[in-house]
Amino acid sequence: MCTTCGCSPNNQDQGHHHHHDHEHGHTHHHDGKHSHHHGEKHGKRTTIAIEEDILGKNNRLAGFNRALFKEKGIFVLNLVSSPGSGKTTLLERTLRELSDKLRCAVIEGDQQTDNDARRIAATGVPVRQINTGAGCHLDAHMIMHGTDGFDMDNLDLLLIENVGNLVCPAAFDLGEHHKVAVLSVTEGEDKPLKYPQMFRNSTVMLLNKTDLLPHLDFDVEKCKEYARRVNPDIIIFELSARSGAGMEAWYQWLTDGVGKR
Ligand SMILES: Nc1nc2c(ncn2[C@@H]2O[C@H](COP(=O)(O)OP(=O)(O)OP(=O)(O)O)[C@@H](O)[C@H]2O)c(=O)[nH]1
Ligand SMILES: [Mg+2]
Repeated sequence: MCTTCGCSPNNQDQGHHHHHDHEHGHTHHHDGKHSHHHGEKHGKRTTIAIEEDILGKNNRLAGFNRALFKEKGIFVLNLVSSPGSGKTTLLERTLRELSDKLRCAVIEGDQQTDNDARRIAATGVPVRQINTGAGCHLDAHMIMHGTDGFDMDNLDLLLIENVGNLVCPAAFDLGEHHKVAVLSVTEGEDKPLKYPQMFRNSTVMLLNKTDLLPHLDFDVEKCKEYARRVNPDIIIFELSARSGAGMEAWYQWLTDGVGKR
């Protein structure tokens, strides 16, 4: 069970509905009809009250983070995706190619292990690993502490890799400037329609692993159309973190963002 947002795998195993219906990611309604962990008649109301409280507290702390990032002039991105879309691979290549021009730091979020932090450390960029344990996303409080060890006065770009999960991280503002959704072509072009909150709350979609397209029947144009259906303003870059194809446009967007801080 996710201790923060209350996701309970057991509930789902028992066939209970579990609707996430976020409006701009700030409310978090659950279908409480079969709510076991809140039990009684007023379970739904109790669940919503607790969630509003959690998100309210998170938004307050995200505000502190945002103010700090603004004061220090740091451009902050929150990379969100399902597990394995290539977030860490993208970061590794981006850091290898940009860290001589920009002063970067990374926060890595995973339930367990420091595998990703070790991969990032190998690029020479300062990195902090946060393990969320049972939690399925990073929250603003974790980021507040995650920045502790960095030299915030000498930083241009902070990249946050969220826990691999296409649902929960959409609801949690970390104080970042933008969420960047990574979608790999092996996941199917319908993901923006099935997980709309993630794509609605993201400024950019990185369509990754395009080197694999010749082996798949993934329809790139359809995927882009679906993403724009849920978020007409979404900026889309097609790229391959493996081959490096298409990375230049992403770097340009990143560098422009840093320039505007
Ligand atoms: N072919 C191909 N493979 C890729 C690409 N990017 C990442 N991969 C592979 O995809 C797998 C997952 O990549 P990661 O970078 O670990 O993905 P992640 O999103 O960080 O995964 P989690 O942190 O577990 O959510 C690895 O085997 C990568 O080598 C790409 O552009 N093309
Ligand atoms: Mg990773």
